[in-house]
Amino acid sequence: MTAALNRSNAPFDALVGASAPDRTGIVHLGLGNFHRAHAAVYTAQAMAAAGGDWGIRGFANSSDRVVAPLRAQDNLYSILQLTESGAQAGLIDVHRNLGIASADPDAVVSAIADPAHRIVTLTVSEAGYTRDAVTGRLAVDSPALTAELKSAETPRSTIGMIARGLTRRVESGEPMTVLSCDNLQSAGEVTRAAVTDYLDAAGASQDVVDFVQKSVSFPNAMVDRIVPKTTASHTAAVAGLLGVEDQAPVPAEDFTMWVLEDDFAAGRPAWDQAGALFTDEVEAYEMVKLRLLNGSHSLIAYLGVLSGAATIDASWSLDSVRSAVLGGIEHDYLPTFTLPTGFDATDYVAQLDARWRNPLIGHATTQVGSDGSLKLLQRIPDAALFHLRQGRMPHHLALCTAAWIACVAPPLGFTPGPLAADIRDPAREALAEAVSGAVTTDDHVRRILGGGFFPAELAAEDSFTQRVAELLAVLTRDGVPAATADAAH
Ligand code: CS2
Repeated sequence: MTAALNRSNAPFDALVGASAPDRTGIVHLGLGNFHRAHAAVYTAQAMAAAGGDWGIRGFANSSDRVVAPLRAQDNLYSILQLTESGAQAGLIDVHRNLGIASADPDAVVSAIADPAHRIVTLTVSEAGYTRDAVTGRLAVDSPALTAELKSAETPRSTIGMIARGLTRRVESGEPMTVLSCDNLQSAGEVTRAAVTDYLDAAGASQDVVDFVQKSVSFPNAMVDRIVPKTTASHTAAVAGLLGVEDQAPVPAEDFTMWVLEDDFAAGRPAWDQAGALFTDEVEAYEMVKLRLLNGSHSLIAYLGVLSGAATIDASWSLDSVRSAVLGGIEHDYLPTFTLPTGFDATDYVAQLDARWRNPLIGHATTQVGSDGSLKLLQRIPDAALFHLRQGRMPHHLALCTAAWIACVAPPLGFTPGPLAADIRDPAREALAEAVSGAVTTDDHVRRILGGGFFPAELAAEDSFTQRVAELLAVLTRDGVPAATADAAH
């Protein structure tokens, strides 16, 4: 029997970077695999290079799936890097004093107010920003936020907890940085707007508004590493490599990239010495990532689910999927933005090919396909509008929208296959309600695109709605290869 990992038996010769001191300097919200394979690793390496009190006070959103094992393991866990030349395991030791936000929102608020903490990092996924799909601003009229804003209790939404924490921080006046590490275009600006909207709706005093405006920075950032869910085989692989039983290892690809604006109001770890790139061109990098990687990922996921492919590599190996994705990159995505200076798009796409092909990752198409009602907002409308306004049809963006609809809000009479049931989407019920009673495919799509699920500007583009409807009809009648062939024209 392999012994359960803890500080007394941990294989410190496999330590990645340095152990954190007990003093924490970062509060992190969203303690999932993504953060643990990304910012946590860069922080460990930055502390090895340049020291600093940058331990991470991490909070999971609501489950104890990560917090319970990490507490039992004295905050230690391993990263299992999966490459075609084999797997490697490394130990991470940067988290301290972990908690669960929904169980103790006061602890989150106090941690943000604590002047010892200088950065709040976020990986709360698109849902955590509680934005309105039509306007893109904070959804202050949504039932959850309305109730929270009226209540005397501590807020539980991510943006609410940050707003309350910063409000309390006015007492010390110590500056702070709020760093979004989620897949959002202009992530820093979006976060600043959401916090500002919240403070406004909560009737914050001018002191607080001024403090946030002058002393809190919200840098933009692009974050990239493919990190699937942990399975029993990952746990077994770590036991074989490190000789201890880790109940919460994080599997990850070897590729990793972090591009940030160097706008930190109260200092930062030496992430630059850990490989992160600091530049003023972050928004261009965000476009590269959100469109070429994430947008294509969604297409691979939905076409894969409709083809019975359970993983990204299985879907990517299908000729129809590959040609649709490469067509989408070339015609629908690349023309829509200016690449960062000196950036080699051909090389990037070749890297994407290798990353999506990696058979060891086992990234589920249903995982990437989940939360599409939120993710597609970052991946489709702006790029589609760029073309539509110039009189061109972005066929592959229409295909991606149609494939998502076929999976999560299928037209009457179409069953998208067994995998589709595993796609989680917070809008599933609302979508089903919206399309109930639709008689034609056109009507079906119109009720979704114009039904509050997409920005008004996209809904107003009738030709796009029609193209999505045509492709949905082909997908559901003739299947994926026929639809990808249709989109190619
Ligand atoms: C994926 C991303 O699930 C998804 O929507 O596209 O999680 C992707 O794996 C990461 O952004 C890679 O950095």
